[in-house]
Amino acid sequence: MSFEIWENARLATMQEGQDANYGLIEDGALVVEGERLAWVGMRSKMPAQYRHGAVLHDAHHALISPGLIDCHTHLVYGGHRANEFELRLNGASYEDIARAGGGIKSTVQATRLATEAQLFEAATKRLTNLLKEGVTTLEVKSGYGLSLAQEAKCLRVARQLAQHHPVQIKNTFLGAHAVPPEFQDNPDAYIDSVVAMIEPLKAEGLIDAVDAFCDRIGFTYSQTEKVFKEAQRLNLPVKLHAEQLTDSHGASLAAKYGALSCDHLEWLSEEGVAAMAKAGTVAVLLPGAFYFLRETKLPPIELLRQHQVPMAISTDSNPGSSPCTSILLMLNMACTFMRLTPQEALAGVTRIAAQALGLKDRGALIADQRADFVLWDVKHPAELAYAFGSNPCLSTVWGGRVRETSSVQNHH
Ligand code: DI6
Ligand code: FE
Repeated sequence: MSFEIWENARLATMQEGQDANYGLIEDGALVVEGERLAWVGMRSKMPAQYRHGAVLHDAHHALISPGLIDCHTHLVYGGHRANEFELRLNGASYEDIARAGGGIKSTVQATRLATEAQLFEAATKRLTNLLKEGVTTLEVKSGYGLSLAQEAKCLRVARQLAQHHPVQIKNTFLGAHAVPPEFQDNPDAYIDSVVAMIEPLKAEGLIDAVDAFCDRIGFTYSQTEKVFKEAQRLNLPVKLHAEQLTDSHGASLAAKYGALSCDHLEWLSEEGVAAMAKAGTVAVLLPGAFYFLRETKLPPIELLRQHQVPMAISTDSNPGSSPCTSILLMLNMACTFMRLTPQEALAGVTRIAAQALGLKDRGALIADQRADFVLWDVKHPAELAYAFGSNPCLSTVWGGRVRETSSVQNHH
């Protein structure tokens, strides 16, 4: 088999242990074989065998990073909530709106009324924005259907997105996102129905993990645990929307079930941090939601560092708390609002984001990993977090092949 060589580049490998300085390699080379990286290092050290008959790609001094990974999105939904944005600017709070039947519930109504084709089209526009910024893997959660048929519909749309676009998608079942109107007065009965949805959705090949929203406008600790128990029985990994609006001890609960990640975490306690550290659970920080809801309480970044809990960064792309499709903007906000270093932020959308999805074959430029990488028109990786509102992505290689810009076209 012949190799493809990418050279004349500076590499931000983000290799573990070496990423204090982004795992930088000056004048590096990447050797691609099929969908994988066969070799990564300084060009001068590349073994001669790879050159024989290889296809050469000149990166023209671009910076190359691993493909970006957006590990927490709610990309599939109907409608939008610009009206609620206006209400909030006229004095209502996110929680007031949710309690008055707006919020997640209004998106549930719009999503239920949408066809698969309509959801696909709307989600494609959002996905396209992510792809333009070098995203090669993402997670998509359900959670706006809230019945077996409607959740299945949304999860099928997520699978179709991956079939029709050059990207990989992990599907997460978030049936326990909100109580739908038909269960308004009986959240426990709704949780029983959520538990009953997991097995058939898994049997249809629609879910890779299970999530819940454990908070005062979501579900209680014990309701969440019922969902986790069923996921565990079916060998599905869990994750949790935890401590976003209150400390509901969700992080400790999730850690008890070996969660891949706990996400949001503004109200996370030190006890929760310690439990996550012990379980190897990733903290997913969502600066878009922090910003858009104008939160003032920051996740306990220093404690997470002290306990060596890995931190990922994601868009949380959703219509209510983070109508955002820019992973690069999240890099910037993770630094400005949450005081992550640009290096921590970049690890958070590459190697650590892969960990949050339970993926071991991507997230760093290392031999044997997937050949997913991005060429950037910058000299230094810190520029990716620094210059907000611009997109220096030159091109993206996904599974060893240059991603055609025609499949990442502009939509109007
Ligand atoms: N927390 C969030 O920030 C999103 N879901 C969740 O559990 C918001 C979802 C929405 O408002 O539509
Ligand atoms: Fe979310």
